[in-house]
Amino acid sequence: MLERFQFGTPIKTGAVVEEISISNKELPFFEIKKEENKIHFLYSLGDKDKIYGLGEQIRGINKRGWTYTSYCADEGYHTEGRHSLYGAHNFLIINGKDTFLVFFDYPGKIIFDLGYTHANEIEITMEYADMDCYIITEDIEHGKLEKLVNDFRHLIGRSYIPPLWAFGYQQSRWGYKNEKDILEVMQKHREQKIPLDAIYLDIDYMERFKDFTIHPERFPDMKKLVETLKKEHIHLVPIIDAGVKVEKGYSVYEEGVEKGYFCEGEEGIFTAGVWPGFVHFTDFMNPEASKWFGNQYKTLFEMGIEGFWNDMNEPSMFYSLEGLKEVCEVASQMDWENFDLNHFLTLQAKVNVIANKEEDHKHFYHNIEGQKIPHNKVHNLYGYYMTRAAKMAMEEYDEKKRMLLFSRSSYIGMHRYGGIWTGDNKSWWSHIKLLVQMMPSLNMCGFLYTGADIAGFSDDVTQDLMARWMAFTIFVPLMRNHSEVGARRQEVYQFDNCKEISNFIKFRYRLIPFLYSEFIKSALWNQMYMKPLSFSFENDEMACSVEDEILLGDTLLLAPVYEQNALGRYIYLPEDMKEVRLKADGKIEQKVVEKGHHYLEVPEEELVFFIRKNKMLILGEEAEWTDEKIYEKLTIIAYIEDKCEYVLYQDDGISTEYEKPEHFKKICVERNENGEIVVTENGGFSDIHILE
Ligand code: MIG
Repeated sequence: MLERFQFGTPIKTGAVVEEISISNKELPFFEIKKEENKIHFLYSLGDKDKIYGLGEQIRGINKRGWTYTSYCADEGYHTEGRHSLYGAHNFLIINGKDTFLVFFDYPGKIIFDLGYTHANEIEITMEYADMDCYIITEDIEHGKLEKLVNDFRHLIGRSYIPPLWAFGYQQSRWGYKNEKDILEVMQKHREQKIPLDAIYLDIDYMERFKDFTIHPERFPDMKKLVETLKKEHIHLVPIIDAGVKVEKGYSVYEEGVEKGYFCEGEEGIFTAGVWPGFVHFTDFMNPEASKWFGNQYKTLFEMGIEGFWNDMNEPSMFYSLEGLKEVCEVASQMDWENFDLNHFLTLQAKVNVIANKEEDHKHFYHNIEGQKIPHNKVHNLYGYYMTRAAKMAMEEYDEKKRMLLFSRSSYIGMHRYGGIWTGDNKSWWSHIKLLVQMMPSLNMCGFLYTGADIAGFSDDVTQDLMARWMAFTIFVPLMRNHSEVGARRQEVYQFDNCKEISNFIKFRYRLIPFLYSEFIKSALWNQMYMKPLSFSFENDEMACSVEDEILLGDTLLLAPVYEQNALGRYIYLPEDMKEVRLKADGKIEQKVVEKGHHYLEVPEEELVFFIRKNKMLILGEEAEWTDEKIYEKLTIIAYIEDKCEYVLYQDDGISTEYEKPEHFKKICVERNENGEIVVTENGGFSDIHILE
């Protein structure tokens, strides 16, 4: 059952797509406490209750025991002690004494104290009592968790589907500064036969960091560069930042000012500092301004560009003009004659807190249907609306063609318009595990096209870490290697173990028919691409507490190695499964492993994963880019007791008619009376083989 409860006068966010009538019953499960403007929702937990949800957040899959803040933040340290990251995904699934899903459609700051202050209490606090709250419950015995997600996803609408090429391997780095750098990345990959589908442009392609401009010396002919890359089947994907540079004569700035499209501050247009220096922020809450910003992307579409990543859209700011003035004021009043440590510390403290200051958010405004709303009340919508603006422009430009789009900041609802990447992680072992734990939570709220910066954005990666990152992320939809200027170069060809890592990437391409099918079906049928073991093995207490293994659809179990110097890892299998091992020489070994606890040896150059009973994995052919060739010959690896079937999804990878029946190709495999495994239905693929 799905019910909607309303408090106060909520701001329309566009998170949900179904219009549900407002219930006049009392909100179930929670006790409500109001004080001044604030509202608190209290819930008492059973001892063993688990809590899922919150999408992009730190810590485990079970979120119990910590306090989390929904307030989109440019947070470069994704460590256990933090409270927020770049997105705000305000939903929880409580599983235990009661089992239900709750979604707070509220774009301001929320604090989720999930059994932190008091072990058995949830307290959710909002600063203003204006919101829609949705509660979903299920009247079924088994599969409750999956059904809750399914109903929730139905409510919030179908997830964004990128083109097929976006499932290829992608190379990025903040530091590629000119055409030569880009061409070198292309050549090195092609020469060394490391598959590649995209190269990214970070902020250095712009002229003085001005959105929608191109640096004339560094990239003298962008259109030609795009074409050159396309001939090699590589897509160029530029970054767009949220802030528009303040600069006389820069048309986007001039026009935005003239038309009143930027957010107002207390006196005049609000000014902050980001990469370009002083910037203004487009008021995406104003539909006209939003459309206008979206239209700017066309400059780049016309150069043949078909993908973008939207950055700094929390929005992130290094300082506000007011904050900067204050610092200068304090500095100018320093008593230089008697300058001591206290003076220094005062100054330092001032400087340290001017970035992304919540106080600043209360002093700039959005125009919502003629009403002046302070930014802090709608903060969590900014990245969402920026990305929606871009997506609408893409559709207007060519409604029949899919483009690639993902954002750093997000809110539920944005999953319909684009994906997200998980921001500035580090070249740390712990961040592989963080990704494993974040993927299912993101999938629960519709963010399917997502992934982390492979091998870590900041800090220096080592070659063993590189290999382990790759071994997991070949299964992740957005598979992008990205790093920061100053960190060790981490293109695959920089490492002594290039061949071994390339083997993983090559295997990724063989996995694409399966991964793409899993992805599209998850999007169309509102399912999770990756899910916790507890969602499928709800009665297995052990499985329900495993947080470093995950399921890919109903077919695979993944158990990545995420520890330095490990020869392998401990695993728990909730049922008998087939272990599949890709050896360094390309051979694939298979064996059945019994349900239970095991130590799994995984040498650094090998890849190991599991297939569930009566399930099959379909592999395509190796390719250097997402070429049709992948589908020419299919190989089935199956764990068959009696029989199984799989629906392989195949389309042209670019058009938007997802639901044509001919895209869904049924493949059936059976064990015949002689004990041999045979294909009984081939989905129209004549070259299809079973690997035993
Ligand atoms: O303040 O554009 O998360 O991926 O490389 C840093 C430079 C701004 C943050 C993004 C990162 C990107 C970087 N950006």
